Amino acid sequence: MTRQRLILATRNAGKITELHAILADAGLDLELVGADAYPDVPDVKETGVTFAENALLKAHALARATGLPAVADDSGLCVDVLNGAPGIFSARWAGTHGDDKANLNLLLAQLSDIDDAHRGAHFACAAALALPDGTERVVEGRMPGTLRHAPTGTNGFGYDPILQPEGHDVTCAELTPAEKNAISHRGKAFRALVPVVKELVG
Ligand code: ITT
Repeated sequence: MTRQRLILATRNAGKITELHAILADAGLDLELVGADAYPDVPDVKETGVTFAENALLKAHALARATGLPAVADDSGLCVDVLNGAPGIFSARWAGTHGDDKANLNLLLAQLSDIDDAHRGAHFACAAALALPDGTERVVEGRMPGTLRHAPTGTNGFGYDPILQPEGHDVTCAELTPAEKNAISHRGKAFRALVPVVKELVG
């Protein structure tokens, strides 16, 4: 019997690796496929103003275009002293979508005068499931921490080298993928989505 396909609506390789691990750990007997398997499906414009809205936009677009159930996440870094920015603009904070290094360096420069007592931040993630018939669900997860003054570590992606998760003395980029998934915003959101996927997809 062929396994039910579930599309992961992302082209971010770092995320695909994380999502595969999280969903496989949950024991889902599904074939997980990245959006790259469907190159003709155009990227959706992230016009939402919340993580949940953008995650749903991405999941619906792929589910509609492929006729298959699709999951998507939208995520970002929310900095207390910046009133939650970069937030939904995290991937393009320095101007170019996905330029992780420029984004991180701009943020560090903006916070250069802010001392440790005021460097609180959290990663946030909304994870959405959409079915071709329009059924939708969305759940959220967070990872609180503080921002370092300089990057440390080489694992992960994005702002990982500067976010030190609460209760840890290393950055996310110094955690192994399994250690990060266990406490991460994306790990929490996707683990919360697993029972929903089991119920609606199988
Ligand atoms: P897709 O839309 O294709 O999924 P993307 O990179 O554009 O990929 P988002 O719109 O969700 O993804 O933007 C998330 C950005 O937030 C990402 O580029 C990073 O800069 C940051 N980010 C999110 N989760 C992160 C994590 O676990 N570690 C480090 N940075 C993260």
